[in-house]
Formats: sequence, structure tokens, C-alpha cells
Amino acid sequence: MAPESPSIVILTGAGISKESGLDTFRDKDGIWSRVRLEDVATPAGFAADPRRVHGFYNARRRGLLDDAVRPNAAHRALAELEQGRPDDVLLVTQNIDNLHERAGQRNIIHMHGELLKARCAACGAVGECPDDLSVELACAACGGVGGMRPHVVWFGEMPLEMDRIYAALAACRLFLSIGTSGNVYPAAGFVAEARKVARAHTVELNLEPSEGASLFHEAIYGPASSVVPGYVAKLLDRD
Ligand code: BJW
Ligand code: ZN
Repeated sequence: MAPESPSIVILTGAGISKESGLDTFRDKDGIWSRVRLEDVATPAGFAADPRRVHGFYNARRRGLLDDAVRPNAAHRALAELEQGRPDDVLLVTQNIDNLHERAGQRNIIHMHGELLKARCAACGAVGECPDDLSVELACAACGGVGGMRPHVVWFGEMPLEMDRIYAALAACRLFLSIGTSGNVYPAAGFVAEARKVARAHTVELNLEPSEGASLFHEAIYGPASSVVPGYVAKLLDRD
């Protein structure tokens, strides 16, 4: 089967990386309990105080690069699923970390961007960014100073590769949603899309029922590092 029409589409969120040491957003101890999303995850927040926004993402980038932060059993299981079903799995992640890739995932879309990349607001160039960003930094492509920003999607901005995602949702047979609270659109609407357009079987794997829990045919609740390997083993056994 062609990579652009995988029969399994997987959506992941912050919960899959929690056991790797990265914080979720909306849990009790989550990121939004410490900072206001309006201040750090909107274009208006960046325009008002770019230094604060750079500081927020610089700290998260350093956290991601900490030796202790590694892919967990859930990331590894999804990579094994892709290896067991070549060209038949598309992973769409809302996460900006690189733990899926580090586990071996290849067919992946980062719909909310990537923490280890930066973008120039002036010329649109996107490049690798393993170090801190600042308002003093010049763009390697156009030389402009002051326009560098994290390559992430903030509220009010269009998520990335939506055409490819909707095309895959329209053709999939199985839709898995893992570690996401279902609060943020358009990702929260993917389950309805997969059901309505593709008549796909839909499964939620999460610590607790998400906002859209009633839309799933099947749900398995528990930590991702145990429920995801268990579910993937069953899928691969069926082949
Ligand atoms: C575990 C676990 C363990 C914990 N194991 N599980 C009114 C109605 C509808 C929509 C809108 C509206 N007003 C505005 C909108 C649109 C807006 C939106 O959705 N707002 C809502 C808040 C209402 N969306 C946008 O603006 C988006 N753009 C857009 O809509 O463009 C127009 C468009 C329309 C139609 C089609 C296409 C485009 C952009 C959204 C950008 C989101 N950006 C962020 C921050 C940037 C990246 C970053 O800094 O990291 O992305 S916000 C933040 O939330 C981040 C995440 O990717 C995203 C989702 O969070 P996620 O992953 O679900 O995390 P949590 O914390 O919410 O949930 C974690 C879950 O894991 C929980 O359920 C836990 O139980 C679980 N868990 N431990 C398993 N061990
Ligand atoms: Zn530039």
C-alpha cells in the first residue's frame, strides 16, 4: 500500500511522552498550571514579549536534550508497528519533541511543529535549532535579525500538513488516539472525521477518558508505556 494511503492513522499527544520525563499541558501539574498559554503560545504573546517566549521554549528545548529524556516503551512499540506494517502506518503527533523519531518512527507528521527547529518570520526559512533562540539571532538564510521564532504552531495559527492528514484520515481503517486530552482542534476532530468519512474503527489509549471519549468504538485506559505495547502486540499478532 502507498505511504499516502496508510490503513492505520495514529494521533499522539503529550501523554505519550509523560513517562519519558516531559510535562503534559492540562494535567494538574501540567505546563498550563505554571504559565498562561496566552503569554507563550499565541502570536500576540510573542509580539508582546518575545524574550519571555524564547525563554519558555529555550527551557523546554534544554529539557528535551537532557540525557534522562528518552523514548519510552510506547514510542518504541509504535515504531515496531510501523516496521511490522511497512508503508501502512501514518503517525500524526501534536508533540514538538523528537521522541518518536528517536524510537525509530519514520512516517511522521509534526502537526504542531518541532522544538529542535527554528523559523524565520521574515523569509519563512526553517532550520535545525539545537541551541537557545534569542531576539538578537540572525537568520542563516536571509540575514534578517529579530525574526527568528520557534518552529511551533501557536493558537490561531494553521497546523502543518493538514491536507496530507485529512487525506489519510479519509482512507484509514483504524484510527488510534494516544495520550491526548482532546481539547485542541483540529486534532480533537480527527476521530469524528475518521469515523464519518472513512468509517474507520476508532480506539482511544489514554490515562483517562478524553473530552471526545464517547466518539471512540474502543478505549483502553492506563499509562501509555503499558497500554500501547499491549495493544500493538495484539495488532501485530493478528497479521
Ligand atoms: C497520559 C499519561 C500517560 C497523562 N500515559 N496518557 C472554539 C472551538 C473550537 C476550536 C477553537 C475554538 N476557539 C479557538 C479554536 C481553535 C484552537 C483551539 O482548539 N482552541 C481550544 C483550546 C478550544 N486551535 C487552534 O488555534 C489551532 N489552529 C487552528 O485551529 O487553525 C485553524 C484550522 C481550522 C480547521 C482546520 C485546520 C486549521 C492551533 C492549535 C495549536 C496548539 N499549540 C499547542 C502549543 C504549541 C506547541 C508546544 O508548545 O508544545 O500545542 S497548545 C498544546 O496543546 C500543544 C499540544 O500539542 C496541544 C494538545 O495537548 P495534548 O497533547 O492533548 O496534551 P494535554 O496536556 O491536553 O493532554 C494530555 C493527556 O495525556 C491527558 O488526557 C492525560 O490524561 C494523558 N496522560 N499521562 C497516557 N503516562
Ligand atoms: Zn530569513
